[in-house]
Amino acid sequence: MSAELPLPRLSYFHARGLAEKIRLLLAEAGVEYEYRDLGLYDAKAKVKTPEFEAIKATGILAFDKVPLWEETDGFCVVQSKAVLRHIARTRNLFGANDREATACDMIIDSVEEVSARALGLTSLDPDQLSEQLPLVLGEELPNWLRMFERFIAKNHGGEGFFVGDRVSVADTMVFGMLEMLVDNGLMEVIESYPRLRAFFTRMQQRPNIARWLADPKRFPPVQLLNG
Ligand SMILES: N[C@@H](CCC(=O)N[C@@H](CS)C(=O)NCC(=O)O)C(=O)O
Repeated sequence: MSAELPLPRLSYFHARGLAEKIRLLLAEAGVEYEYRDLGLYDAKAKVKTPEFEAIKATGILAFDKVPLWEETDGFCVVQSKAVLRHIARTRNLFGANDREATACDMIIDSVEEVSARALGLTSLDPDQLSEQLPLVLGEELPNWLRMFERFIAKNHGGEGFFVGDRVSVADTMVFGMLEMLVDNGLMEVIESYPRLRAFFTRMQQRPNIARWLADPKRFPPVQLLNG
């Protein structure tokens, strides 16, 4: 445990990265928190940033990586998906019962799979990218979107949320994934999936989410296709 804090605190680098799905969830939950900015991340640098190295040196990061989430009583969580689940569970955004929580887990893990594939594109050189893009954009992405469309369609005809009768971490996760696609000029791909398209708009209009989307403190979107 670390010292007591006036507000919960999220620590991460100066980027959306692995923390953005947590920020979206915190926004929907209306949680007030402090953001500790650890500077610009360079994956290849030996010393990531002085701010990161300083936190790491305290031993507070169980696995020497961020994001780190600290509750006001000093309880610490690392591993972005554990942070997500902890926040969702403790702020009533993890479904109404165990089965809904499991459905949320299914969505969390699927969004992670798509995101890992998409983020993998950022480390490709231009030749590799032009080889991979037709496969990703022409086959893999439409296939994933078709399955997300099918998933939401099974819950009240796709007119509400991904899981159950109220908003959950499943919704903020899918919204974050769709937003990443839209930010990279791929709105056209989403247009083919009417329920996902409508879900995206509904989420954009939720007051707490809308406030976060317009917040000048937000970092710029990740550029997937610049390789
Ligand atoms: N599985 C972890 C991965 C965390 C991770 O790789 N964090 C990177 C920043 S995106 C980090 O802290 N890197 C510091 C280092 O490698 O020294 C999670 O989801 O939180």
